[in-house]
Amino acid sequence: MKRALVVDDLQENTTLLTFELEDDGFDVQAVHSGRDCLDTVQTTPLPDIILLDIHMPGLSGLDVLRQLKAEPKTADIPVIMVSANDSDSNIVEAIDLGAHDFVSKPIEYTVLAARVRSALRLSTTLLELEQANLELNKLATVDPLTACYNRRHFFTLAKSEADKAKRHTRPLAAMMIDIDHFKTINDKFGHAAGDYALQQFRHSCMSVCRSSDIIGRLGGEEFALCCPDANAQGVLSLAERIRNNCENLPIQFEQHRFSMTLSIGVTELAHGENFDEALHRADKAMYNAKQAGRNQTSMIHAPDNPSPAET
Ligand code: GH3
Ligand code: MG
Ligand code: MG
Repeated sequence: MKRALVVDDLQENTTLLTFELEDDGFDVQAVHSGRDCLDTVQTTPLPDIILLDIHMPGLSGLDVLRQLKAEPKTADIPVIMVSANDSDSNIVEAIDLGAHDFVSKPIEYTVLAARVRSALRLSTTLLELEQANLELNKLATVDPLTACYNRRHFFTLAKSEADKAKRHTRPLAAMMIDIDHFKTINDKFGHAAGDYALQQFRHSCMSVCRSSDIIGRLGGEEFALCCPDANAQGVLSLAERIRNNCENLPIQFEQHRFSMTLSIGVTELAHGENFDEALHRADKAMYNAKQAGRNQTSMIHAPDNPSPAET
């Protein structure tokens, strides 16, 4: 049932409107001052529409409208202003402030009802549009299988983190992760088991990461991490936690039980370089880990940060 809030300082006006709106199936609440209107929207479930008298003692309808529109919680509730007459100069200001429409007194109820229907149609459409936008945004940025960021969005976020790190001279690290012999998992247990394993990998990886770490699926069974505020030592120990956690995670899919190992490459962002360049180095390090026998982490330090203890 749609909720309507009727605001008018004269009781006889709200009584009449309440009667008509209830007849049309609305759940109606009536208040008799601007202050009561603002209190009501804070303390009761939000109305779907507000009918707001312009001329009231104390807070006027325009004052109330201004406050409703300034508050994010109430800004989207459609408001129909009720004015003294058609030439009321406040109407223009009200529409400019964001009122959906107006009606003049004496109220012709059929006209008001049509305007209410139009306002509700518009707010339903706007809501649907907002949801569709959210959905579209998710589709454009998130990998549907694992819920990691997709390749494109991962690079967008990582680049922006790298810019921030440069501005504030903070460290930032890059990590490449590749699941070992993943093809064998598909071959032995089926593609669905492989899909499930990719999802489980993401959960196990997230469980040891910071909330500020950004994880992307670059393709297939290859993932990348951007770790703001992590130096070489920090990212190395994170990689080892990710690797151990994954190795010790039993994956149960239908009658199959198996686990996976990871080859990981890490590096830190060098002075003045782009994130892509750092990730490219992390990829080389990952390849070294594969060459050295898999199930291990390898690091290549940034060229401006050489360390005798390269692993
Ligand atoms: P290595 O240790 O050298 O990385 O061997 P690997 O088998 O992991 O690597 P390879 O590149 O030979 O095989 C990757 C496999 O990942 C092949 C491909 O079918 C599989 N794969 C890629 N994307 C998906 C997916 O979305 N779901 C499933 N189930 N498998 C996938
Ligand atoms: Mg009045
Ligand atoms: Mg692999």
